[in-house]
Amino acid sequence: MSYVSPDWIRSQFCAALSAMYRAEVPLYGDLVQLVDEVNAEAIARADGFAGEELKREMEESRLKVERHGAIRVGNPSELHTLRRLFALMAMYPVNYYDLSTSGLPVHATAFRPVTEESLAVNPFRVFTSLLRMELITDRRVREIARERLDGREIFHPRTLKLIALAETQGGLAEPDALALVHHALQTFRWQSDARVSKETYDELSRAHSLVADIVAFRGPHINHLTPRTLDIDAVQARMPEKKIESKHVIEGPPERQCPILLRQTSFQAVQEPIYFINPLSNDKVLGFHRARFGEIEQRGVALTPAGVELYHHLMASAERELATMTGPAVDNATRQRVLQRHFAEFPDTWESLRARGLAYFRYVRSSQATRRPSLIDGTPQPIDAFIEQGLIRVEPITYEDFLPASAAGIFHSNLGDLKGLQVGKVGPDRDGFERALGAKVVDGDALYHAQQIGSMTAMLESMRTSVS
Ligand code: OOG
Ligand code: NI
Repeated sequence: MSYVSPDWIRSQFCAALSAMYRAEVPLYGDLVQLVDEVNAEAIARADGFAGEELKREMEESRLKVERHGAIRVGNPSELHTLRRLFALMAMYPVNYYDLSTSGLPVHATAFRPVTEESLAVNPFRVFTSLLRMELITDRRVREIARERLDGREIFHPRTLKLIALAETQGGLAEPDALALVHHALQTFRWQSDARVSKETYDELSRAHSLVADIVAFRGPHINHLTPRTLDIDAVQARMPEKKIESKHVIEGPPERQCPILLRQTSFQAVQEPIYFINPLSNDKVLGFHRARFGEIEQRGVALTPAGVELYHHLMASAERELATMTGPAVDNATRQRVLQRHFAEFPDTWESLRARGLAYFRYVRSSQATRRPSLIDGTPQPIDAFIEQGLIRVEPITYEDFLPASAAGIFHSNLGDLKGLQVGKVGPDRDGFERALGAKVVDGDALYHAQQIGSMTAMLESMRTSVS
């Protein structure tokens, strides 16, 4: 019996999730339509090689697949099973994100493909947060949360059986893989029947709307999906035209010639009906909950530790200036202007980013290479000369991870007013997270570094064997 590839299962799962979410949150479909329009215009504007490349991606419809989604779970065992489930789709936990410093009682990772080949097939990732019970300061709320989450089962029995089967036999045949996608999807869907009474929900919400979102429901409904846009500023500007209420500001770095890291924005979570348990009778009590939204992202080059440090430094100085501005909340145009000014210090050509060791690149032998770097005392002659002569081509390596401060901005914009929020002792608990996960998180930086080194080695090797 032959097994289907984990990349194939991921693609099936991503497509099923996307169809389900469009049906559940119609406004998300409107956002996708706007993104498609803006992307088509950007492609029409792009000329030459870049335009052709984008057209090809569009035709292969890779441009159209969602880039990520997010869920929030309450129990360590839920995170543990998610790790096993996502592993069957070749999605592994990369990076540890501490959100407590932003007043959120959760920590997180992103399950994502880790190889270039796998990312090229389908880059879908799931940003997954776990509630940190110990950060809920209100004792009564903490007790309710514990008691409510205790024994919650978010997985269909068939999902659990199929995960175990895949682990013992080392893969899944197509019918089993499709059954897994079908049943796993149920964990991510919206279930409007709450597990608590209206009173309990209100109490949880008063402590923290994020706690209510995690504790009051039967499952960790997917709270957003995120397609890729080629022009995030245009989508942000045009959301109002389409009657989509946008997030106030775009998160991340400003627009640049050479995009870095990740820029994101979203629309405000929609209000959805939920039915609470009436403890005195069998009827249900109607209420409302806001959690689910649509997001867009635009990715740039992955930065080295030095590049990340410069990014944080410039971001912090821009934030300090923004914090001094009085009046109503700073609007997006002002924010982008201030960021642009501070980021003028961040080199903005591929060559300067490379030469200064701020970003990661893939080194590819160009077709014109008819000689190879000579060795002087055993070390290759500086690679720079070869790049200058066009014998080696360098391509930016895309950033595939998340930014904790941006993620916090996304959380906050969709959880309503969180002022006065109480979160206990802040600080990371990576060990606790990894214990729940049942594995270590992969270091994202190490992946980019290995990719860069690997490309260099392969390039030198190909020159060694074919040119003198
Ligand atoms: C996750 C927010 C983080 C992102 O794109 O940074 C995220 C959530 O709201 O659960 O998805
Ligand atoms: Ni997101």
